[in-house]
Amino acid sequence: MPHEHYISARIATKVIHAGQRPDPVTGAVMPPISVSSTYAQESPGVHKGFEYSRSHNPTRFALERMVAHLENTGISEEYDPSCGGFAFSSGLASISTCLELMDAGSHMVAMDDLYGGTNRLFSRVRARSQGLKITYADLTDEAKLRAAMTPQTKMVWVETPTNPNLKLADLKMIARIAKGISKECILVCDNTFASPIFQRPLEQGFDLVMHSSTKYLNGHSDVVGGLLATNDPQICAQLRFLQNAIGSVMGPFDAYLTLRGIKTLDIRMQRHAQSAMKIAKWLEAHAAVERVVYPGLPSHPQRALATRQMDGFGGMITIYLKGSLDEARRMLENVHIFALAESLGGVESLIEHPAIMTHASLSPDTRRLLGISDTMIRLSIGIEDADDLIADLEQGLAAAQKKNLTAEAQRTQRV
Ligand code: P1T
Repeated sequence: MPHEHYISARIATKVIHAGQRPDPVTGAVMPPISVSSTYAQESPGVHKGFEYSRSHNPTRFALERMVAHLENTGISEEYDPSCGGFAFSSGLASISTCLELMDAGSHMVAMDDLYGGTNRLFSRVRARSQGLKITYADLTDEAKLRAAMTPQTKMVWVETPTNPNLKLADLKMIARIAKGISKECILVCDNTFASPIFQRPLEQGFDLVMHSSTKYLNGHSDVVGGLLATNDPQICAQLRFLQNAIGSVMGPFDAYLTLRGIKTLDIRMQRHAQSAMKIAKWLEAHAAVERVVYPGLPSHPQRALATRQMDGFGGMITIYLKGSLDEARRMLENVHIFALAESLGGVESLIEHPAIMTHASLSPDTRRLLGISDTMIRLSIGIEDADDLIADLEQGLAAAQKKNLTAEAQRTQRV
Protein backbone atom coordinates (compact mmCIF):
# COMPACT_ATOMS: atom_id res chain seq x y z
CA MET A 1 0.00 0.00 0.00
CA PRO A 2 1.32 3.44 -0.79
CA HIS A 3 3.17 5.37 1.85
CA GLU A 4 0.78 8.33 1.51
CA HIS A 5 -2.11 6.16 2.66
CA TYR A 6 -0.82 6.26 6.23
CA ILE A 7 0.12 9.88 6.57
CA SER A 8 -3.40 10.80 7.66
CA ALA A 9 -4.17 7.59 9.60
CA ARG A 10 -4.39 7.80 13.36
CA ILE A 11 -1.64 6.14 15.33
CA ALA A 12 -3.78 3.20 16.58
CA THR A 13 -4.28 2.28 12.91
CA LYS A 14 -0.66 2.93 11.98
CA VAL A 15 0.70 0.46 14.57
CA ILE A 16 -1.13 -2.32 12.72
CA HIS A 17 -0.63 -1.34 9.08
CA ALA A 18 1.91 1.42 8.47
CA GLY A 19 4.61 0.47 6.00
CA GLN A 20 3.23 -3.09 5.73
CA ARG A 21 1.92 -4.89 2.66
CA PRO A 22 1.20 -8.51 1.76
CA ASP A 23 4.23 -10.55 0.68
CA PRO A 24 4.47 -10.14 -3.12
CA VAL A 25 5.15 -13.87 -3.70
CA THR A 26 2.50 -15.54 -1.52
CA GLY A 27 0.20 -12.78 -0.32
CA ALA A 28 1.17 -13.58 3.31
CA VAL A 29 -0.30 -10.87 5.53
CA MET A 30 2.50 -11.10 8.09
CA PRO A 31 6.01 -10.50 6.74
CA PRO A 32 8.03 -13.70 6.32
CA ILE A 33 11.12 -13.93 8.56
CA SER A 34 13.67 -13.56 5.83
CA VAL A 35 16.80 -15.32 7.04
CA SER A 36 18.93 -15.50 3.91
CA SER A 37 22.22 -13.68 4.38
CA THR A 38 22.61 -13.17 0.61
CA TYR A 39 20.55 -12.85 -2.58
CA ALA A 40 21.16 -14.36 -6.02
CA GLN A 41 21.91 -11.92 -8.84
CA GLU A 42 21.00 -12.47 -12.50
CA SER A 43 24.18 -10.86 -13.71
CA PRO A 44 26.79 -8.92 -11.67
CA GLY A 45 24.97 -5.90 -10.24
CA VAL A 46 21.58 -6.97 -11.66
CA HIS A 47 19.25 -7.91 -8.78
CA LYS A 48 15.87 -7.22 -7.22
CA GLY A 49 17.15 -4.52 -4.89
CA PHE A 50 18.55 -7.01 -2.36
CA GLU A 51 22.24 -7.91 -2.37
CA TYR A 52 23.39 -8.82 1.12
CA SER A 53 21.40 -8.97 4.34
CA ARG A 54 23.46 -6.46 6.35
CA SER A 55 22.54 -3.87 3.72
CA HIS A 56 19.04 -5.06 2.79
CA ASN A 57 16.68 -7.33 4.67
CA PRO A 58 12.94 -7.35 3.92
CA THR A 59 11.85 -8.22 7.48
CA ARG A 60 14.05 -5.49 8.93
CA PHE A 61 12.83 -3.04 6.28
CA ALA A 62 9.21 -3.82 7.28
CA LEU A 63 9.97 -2.87 10.90
CA GLU A 64 12.00 0.17 9.84
CA ARG A 65 9.16 1.48 7.67
CA MET A 66 6.78 0.96 10.59
CA VAL A 67 8.84 3.08 13.00
CA ALA A 68 9.38 5.70 10.28
CA HIS A 69 5.60 6.05 9.90
CA LEU A 70 4.96 6.08 13.65
CA GLU A 71 7.47 8.90 14.08
CA ASN A 72 6.14 10.70 10.99
CA THR A 73 9.39 10.98 9.04
CA GLY A 74 7.53 11.99 5.86
CA ILE A 75 10.32 10.36 3.82
CA SER A 76 9.03 8.36 0.86
CA GLU A 77 9.95 4.79 0.01
CA GLU A 78 11.14 6.04 -3.37
CA TYR A 79 13.76 8.16 -1.59
CA ASP A 80 14.75 5.56 1.01
CA PRO A 81 13.73 1.86 1.14
CA SER A 82 12.79 2.11 4.81
CA CYS A 83 11.44 5.70 4.76
CA GLY A 84 14.08 7.05 7.17
CA GLY A 85 13.72 4.28 9.80
CA PHE A 86 16.74 2.17 10.85
CA ALA A 87 16.97 -0.87 13.14
CA PHE A 88 20.01 -1.95 15.18
CA SER A 89 21.08 -4.79 17.42
CA SER A 90 20.55 -2.75 20.62
CA GLY A 91 19.58 0.73 21.75
CA LEU A 92 23.24 1.46 22.42
CA ALA A 93 24.22 0.24 18.94
CA SER A 94 21.76 2.76 17.48
CA ILE A 95 23.18 5.55 19.67
CA SER A 96 26.68 4.55 18.65
CA THR A 97 25.74 4.86 14.99
CA CYS A 98 24.19 8.31 15.64
CA LEU A 99 27.45 9.51 17.14
CA GLU A 100 29.20 8.64 13.85
CA LEU A 101 27.24 11.48 12.24
CA MET A 102 29.85 13.73 13.92
CA ASP A 103 33.51 14.15 13.06
CA ALA A 104 36.22 13.42 15.62
CA GLY A 105 36.61 16.18 18.19
CA SER A 106 33.08 17.55 17.78
CA HIS A 107 31.21 19.30 20.57
CA MET A 108 27.90 17.92 21.77
CA VAL A 109 25.45 19.02 24.43
CA ALA A 110 23.65 16.29 26.37
CA MET A 111 20.93 16.24 28.98
CA ASP A 112 22.51 15.60 32.39
CA ASP A 113 19.95 12.95 33.36
CA LEU A 114 20.36 10.02 30.94
CA TYR A 115 20.26 6.23 31.02
CA GLY A 116 23.55 5.20 32.71
CA GLY A 117 24.69 3.22 29.66
CA THR A 118 24.20 6.22 27.36
CA ASN A 119 26.27 8.38 29.67
CA ARG A 120 28.93 5.63 29.82
CA LEU A 121 29.10 5.40 25.99
CA PHE A 122 29.45 9.19 25.70
CA SER A 123 31.90 9.80 28.54
CA ARG A 124 33.93 6.63 28.83
CA VAL A 125 34.09 5.47 25.22
CA ARG A 126 33.49 8.23 22.67
CA ALA A 127 35.17 11.04 24.61
CA ARG A 128 38.31 8.91 24.36
CA SER A 129 37.98 7.15 20.99
CA GLN A 130 36.29 9.96 19.02
CA GLY A 131 37.53 12.91 21.07
CA LEU A 132 33.95 14.11 21.58
CA LYS A 133 33.66 17.12 23.83
CA ILE A 134 30.49 16.69 25.80
CA THR A 135 28.77 19.37 27.88
CA TYR A 136 26.14 17.91 30.19
CA ALA A 137 23.44 20.35 31.24
CA ASP A 138 20.01 20.38 32.78
CA LEU A 139 18.18 21.04 29.53
CA THR A 140 14.89 21.65 31.32
CA ASP A 141 16.37 25.11 31.88
CA GLU A 142 16.58 27.45 28.87
CA ALA A 143 19.44 29.48 30.39
CA LYS A 144 21.52 26.32 30.92
CA LEU A 145 20.93 25.25 27.33
CA ARG A 146 22.06 28.69 26.08
CA ALA A 147 25.16 28.50 28.27
CA ALA A 148 26.05 24.99 27.04
CA MET A 149 25.65 25.67 23.30
CA THR A 150 28.29 27.13 20.99
CA PRO A 151 27.97 28.01 17.27
CA GLN A 152 30.10 24.90 16.61
CA THR A 153 27.94 22.45 18.61
CA LYS A 154 27.22 19.48 16.33
CA MET A 155 24.61 17.54 18.31
CA VAL A 156 22.14 18.01 21.14
CA TRP A 157 21.09 14.81 22.90
CA VAL A 158 17.93 14.78 24.95
CA GLU A 159 15.95 12.14 26.81
CA THR A 160 12.42 13.08 27.78
CA PRO A 161 11.05 11.90 30.14
CA THR A 162 14.49 11.15 31.51
CA ASN A 163 15.73 7.93 33.04
CA PRO A 164 15.35 7.75 36.04
CA ASN A 165 14.29 11.23 37.22
CA LEU A 166 11.38 11.65 34.77
CA LYS A 167 12.42 15.21 34.00
CA LEU A 168 10.94 16.69 30.84
CA ALA A 169 12.75 18.61 28.13
CA ASP A 170 10.70 21.17 26.20
CA LEU A 171 11.45 19.94 22.68
CA LYS A 172 10.08 23.00 20.86
CA MET A 173 12.06 25.36 23.10
CA ILE A 174 15.25 23.34 22.64
CA ALA A 175 14.81 23.22 18.85
CA ARG A 176 14.30 27.00 18.70
CA ILE A 177 17.25 27.92 20.92
CA ALA A 178 19.72 25.27 19.70
CA LYS A 179 19.15 25.88 15.97
CA GLY A 180 19.34 29.62 16.66
CA ILE A 181 22.85 29.20 18.08
CA SER A 182 24.14 26.42 15.78
CA LYS A 183 22.15 25.99 12.58
CA GLU A 184 24.01 22.81 11.66
CA CYS A 185 23.55 20.93 14.92
CA ILE A 186 21.57 17.69 14.85
CA LEU A 187 18.86 17.45 17.49
CA VAL A 188 18.33 13.92 18.79
CA CYS A 189 15.63 12.77 21.19
CA ASP A 190 15.75 9.41 22.94
CA ASN A 191 12.01 8.73 22.90
CA THR A 192 12.20 5.37 24.68
CA PHE A 193 10.14 6.35 27.75
CA ALA A 194 7.28 8.04 25.89
CA SER A 195 7.09 5.87 22.75
CA PRO A 196 5.62 7.40 19.57
CA ILE A 197 2.15 6.86 21.00
CA PHE A 198 2.70 9.66 23.54
CA GLN A 199 5.36 11.84 21.90
CA ARG A 200 6.69 12.45 18.39
CA PRO A 201 9.80 14.65 18.59
CA LEU A 202 10.13 15.16 14.81
CA GLU A 203 6.84 17.07 14.97
CA GLN A 204 8.40 19.35 17.62
CA GLY A 205 11.39 20.40 15.49
CA PHE A 206 13.87 17.59 16.26
CA ASP A 207 15.87 15.90 13.48
CA LEU A 208 16.32 12.40 14.79
CA VAL A 209 14.49 10.07 17.17
CA MET A 210 16.07 7.13 18.92
CA HIS A 211 14.41 4.21 20.73
CA SER A 212 15.67 1.35 22.78
CA SER A 213 13.09 -0.96 21.20
CA THR A 214 14.02 -3.43 23.95
CA LYS A 215 11.45 -1.43 25.95
CA TYR A 216 7.93 -0.33 24.99
CA LEU A 217 8.10 -0.83 21.22
CA ASN A 218 8.78 -4.55 21.45
CA GLY A 219 7.05 -4.62 24.81
CA HIS A 220 7.52 -8.27 25.75
CA SER A 221 11.03 -8.30 27.26
CA ASP A 222 12.28 -10.84 24.73
CA VAL A 223 14.31 -8.74 22.26
CA VAL A 224 17.21 -6.30 22.63
CA GLY A 225 17.11 -3.70 19.86
CA GLY A 226 17.41 -0.06 18.85
CA LEU A 227 15.67 2.14 16.30
CA LEU A 228 16.33 5.49 14.67
CA ALA A 229 13.99 7.65 12.58
CA THR A 230 14.71 10.92 10.80
CA ASN A 231 12.76 13.37 8.68
CA ASP A 232 15.88 14.99 7.22
CA PRO A 233 16.78 13.56 3.79
CA GLN A 234 20.48 14.31 4.26
CA ILE A 235 20.70 12.63 7.69
CA CYS A 236 18.67 9.76 6.23
CA ALA A 237 21.23 9.23 3.46
CA GLN A 238 24.09 9.41 5.98
CA LEU A 239 22.41 6.87 8.26
CA ARG A 240 21.73 4.52 5.35
CA PHE A 241 25.46 4.59 4.66
CA LEU A 242 26.52 4.35 8.32
CA GLN A 243 24.13 1.53 9.26
CA ASN A 244 25.65 -0.63 6.55
CA ALA A 245 29.23 0.58 7.00
CA ILE A 246 29.23 0.01 10.77
CA GLY A 247 27.07 -3.08 10.60
CA SER A 248 25.35 -3.32 13.99
CA VAL A 249 22.04 -4.23 12.34
CA MET A 250 19.02 -5.93 13.88
CA GLY A 251 18.55 -9.56 12.83
CA PRO A 252 15.37 -10.71 11.04
CA PHE A 253 13.96 -12.76 13.97
CA ASP A 254 14.24 -9.76 16.28
CA ALA A 255 12.76 -7.46 13.62
CA TYR A 256 9.78 -9.81 13.26
CA LEU A 257 9.18 -10.03 17.02
CA THR A 258 9.43 -6.26 17.39
CA LEU A 259 6.98 -5.69 14.56
CA ARG A 260 4.61 -8.16 16.22
CA GLY A 261 4.99 -6.34 19.53
CA ILE A 262 4.26 -2.96 17.94
CA LYS A 263 0.80 -4.15 16.81
CA THR A 264 -0.38 -3.78 20.42
CA LEU A 265 1.71 -0.69 21.24
CA ASP A 266 -1.24 1.68 21.37
CA ILE A 267 -3.42 -0.46 23.65
CA ARG A 268 -0.44 -1.34 25.84
CA MET A 269 0.60 2.29 26.27
CA GLN A 270 -2.95 3.32 27.19
CA ARG A 271 -3.06 0.63 29.89
CA HIS A 272 0.48 1.36 31.16
CA ALA A 273 -0.42 5.03 31.55
CA GLN A 274 -3.85 4.48 33.10
CA SER A 275 -2.45 2.09 35.73
CA ALA A 276 0.62 4.26 36.36
CA MET A 277 -1.61 7.25 37.15
CA LYS A 278 -3.68 5.24 39.62
CA ILE A 279 -0.60 3.74 41.28
CA ALA A 280 1.27 7.06 41.42
CA LYS A 281 -1.68 8.69 43.24
CA TRP A 282 -1.87 5.76 45.65
CA LEU A 283 1.87 5.88 46.34
CA GLU A 284 1.73 9.63 46.95
CA ALA A 285 -0.73 9.03 49.80
CA HIS A 286 1.37 6.26 51.39
CA ALA A 287 3.07 7.03 54.69
CA ALA A 288 6.25 5.08 53.83
CA VAL A 289 6.86 7.09 50.65
CA GLU A 290 8.79 10.34 50.81
CA ARG A 291 8.13 11.54 47.24
CA VAL A 292 6.58 10.29 44.01
CA VAL A 293 7.72 11.48 40.59
CA TYR A 294 5.23 10.94 37.76
CA PRO A 295 4.63 13.46 34.96
CA GLY A 296 0.85 13.10 35.31
CA LEU A 297 0.72 14.10 38.98
CA PRO A 298 -0.15 17.72 39.84
CA SER A 299 2.96 17.65 42.07
CA HIS A 300 5.26 17.11 39.03
CA PRO A 301 6.94 20.49 38.41
CA GLN A 302 6.52 20.10 34.63
CA ARG A 303 3.00 18.74 34.46
CA ALA A 304 1.88 21.61 32.23
CA LEU A 305 4.65 20.82 29.73
CA ALA A 306 3.79 17.11 29.88
CA THR A 307 0.16 17.93 29.04
CA ARG A 308 1.24 20.18 26.16
CA GLN A 309 3.96 18.02 24.66
CA MET A 310 2.75 14.49 25.29
CA ASP A 311 -0.45 12.57 24.51
CA GLY A 312 -0.11 10.53 27.71
CA PHE A 313 2.12 10.46 30.78
CA GLY A 314 3.70 7.03 30.33
CA GLY A 315 4.15 3.98 32.49
CA MET A 316 7.24 4.86 34.53
CA ILE A 317 7.15 6.03 38.16
CA THR A 318 10.09 6.97 40.37
CA ILE A 319 9.71 7.05 44.14
CA TYR A 320 11.85 7.98 47.12
CA LEU A 321 11.19 5.91 50.23
CA LYS A 322 11.46 7.24 53.74
CA GLY A 323 14.44 5.72 55.52
CA SER A 324 17.63 4.33 54.05
CA LEU A 325 19.02 1.66 51.74
CA ASP A 326 17.77 -0.96 54.25
CA GLU A 327 14.14 0.02 53.70
CA ALA A 328 14.64 0.15 49.92
CA ARG A 329 16.27 -3.27 49.92
CA ARG A 330 13.49 -4.81 52.01
CA MET A 331 10.83 -3.43 49.70
CA LEU A 332 12.65 -4.70 46.60
CA GLU A 333 13.06 -8.15 48.15
CA ASN A 334 9.43 -8.40 49.20
CA VAL A 335 7.39 -7.68 46.09
CA HIS A 336 6.11 -10.69 44.17
CA ILE A 337 4.29 -9.54 41.03
CA PHE A 338 6.91 -6.86 40.27
CA ALA A 339 10.13 -8.55 39.15
CA LEU A 340 13.30 -7.06 40.61
CA ALA A 341 15.08 -6.50 37.30
CA GLU A 342 16.71 -3.92 35.05
CA SER A 343 14.88 -2.75 31.91
CA LEU A 344 11.35 -1.43 31.49
CA GLY A 345 8.45 -1.18 29.10
CA GLY A 346 7.39 -4.83 29.04
CA VAL A 347 3.91 -6.16 29.72
CA GLU A 348 5.13 -7.36 33.13
CA SER A 349 5.83 -4.92 35.96
CA LEU A 350 9.46 -4.39 36.93
CA ILE A 351 11.03 -2.68 39.91
CA GLU A 352 14.66 -1.68 40.34
CA HIS A 353 17.19 0.32 42.33
CA PRO A 354 18.90 2.81 39.94
CA ALA A 355 21.89 3.54 42.21
CA ILE A 356 22.89 -0.15 42.40
CA MET A 357 21.49 -1.36 39.09
CA THR A 358 20.80 0.73 35.95
CA HIS A 359 22.85 3.78 36.93
CA ALA A 360 25.73 2.06 38.73
CA SER A 361 28.09 3.09 35.91
CA LEU A 362 27.75 6.78 36.91
CA SER A 363 30.26 8.14 39.41
CA PRO A 364 28.94 8.51 42.97
CA ASP A 365 29.31 12.31 42.57
CA THR A 366 27.16 12.37 39.43
CA ARG A 367 24.55 10.17 41.10
CA ARG A 368 24.47 12.53 44.09
CA LEU A 369 24.11 15.56 41.81
CA LEU A 370 21.23 13.92 39.97
CA GLY A 371 19.49 12.81 43.15
CA ILE A 372 19.94 9.09 42.40
CA SER A 373 19.98 8.19 46.08
CA ASP A 374 19.87 4.93 48.05
CA THR A 375 16.14 5.33 48.63
CA MET A 376 15.24 5.93 44.99
CA ILE A 377 13.22 3.12 43.40
CA ARG A 378 12.07 2.98 39.78
CA LEU A 379 8.86 1.22 38.76
CA SER A 380 7.90 0.11 35.27
CA ILE A 381 4.15 -0.42 35.48
CA GLY A 382 3.05 -3.41 33.42
CA ILE A 383 -0.40 -4.23 32.09
CA GLU A 384 -1.48 -6.52 34.95
CA ASP A 385 -4.53 -5.53 37.02
CA ALA A 386 -3.65 -2.23 38.71
CA ASP A 387 -5.25 -3.25 42.02
CA ASP A 388 -3.13 -6.39 42.15
CA LEU A 389 -0.07 -4.22 41.57
CA ILE A 390 -1.14 -1.88 44.38
CA ALA A 391 -1.64 -4.84 46.73
CA ASP A 392 1.85 -6.08 45.83
CA LEU A 393 3.40 -2.67 46.51
CA GLU A 394 1.41 -2.38 49.73
CA GLN A 395 2.88 -5.54 51.16
CA GLY A 396 6.36 -4.60 49.87
CA LEU A 397 6.12 -1.25 51.64
CA ALA A 398 4.78 -2.95 54.78
CA ALA A 399 7.78 -5.29 54.75
CA ALA A 400 10.08 -2.30 54.37
CA GLN A 401 8.52 -0.63 57.40
CA LYS A 402 8.09 -3.74 59.53
CA LYS A 403 11.76 -4.34 60.24
CA ASN A 404 11.92 -0.65 60.93
CA LEU A 405 9.30 -0.96 63.61
CA THR A 406 11.01 -4.02 64.99
CA ALA A 407 14.33 -2.18 65.11
CA GLU A 408 12.58 0.74 66.77
CA ALA A 409 10.90 -1.60 69.25
CA GLN A 410 14.24 -3.24 69.97
CA ARG A 411 15.80 0.14 70.61
CA THR A 412 12.95 1.07 72.95
CA GLN A 413 13.33 -2.21 74.80
CA ARG A 414 17.04 -1.65 75.20
CA VAL A 415 16.39 1.78 76.67
O1 P1T B 1 19.62 -1.59 26.47
P1 P1T B 1 19.62 -1.01 25.08
O2 P1T B 1 18.57 -1.59 24.20
O3 P1T B 1 20.97 -0.99 24.47
O4 P1T B 1 19.15 0.53 25.24
C1 P1T B 1 19.85 1.47 26.00
C2 P1T B 1 18.91 2.52 26.52
C3 P1T B 1 18.82 3.74 25.85
N1 P1T B 1 17.99 4.71 26.26
C4 P1T B 1 17.18 4.54 27.33
C5 P1T B 1 16.27 5.65 27.75
C6 P1T B 1 17.21 3.34 28.04
O5 P1T B 1 16.41 3.21 29.11
C7 P1T B 1 18.11 2.30 27.64
C8 P1T B 1 18.23 1.03 28.41
N2 P1T B 1 17.75 1.12 29.71
C9 P1T B 1 17.74 0.11 30.64
C10 P1T B 1 18.26 -1.10 30.42
C11 P1T B 1 17.14 0.47 31.94
O6 P1T B 1 16.79 -0.43 32.73
O7 P1T B 1 16.98 1.67 32.20
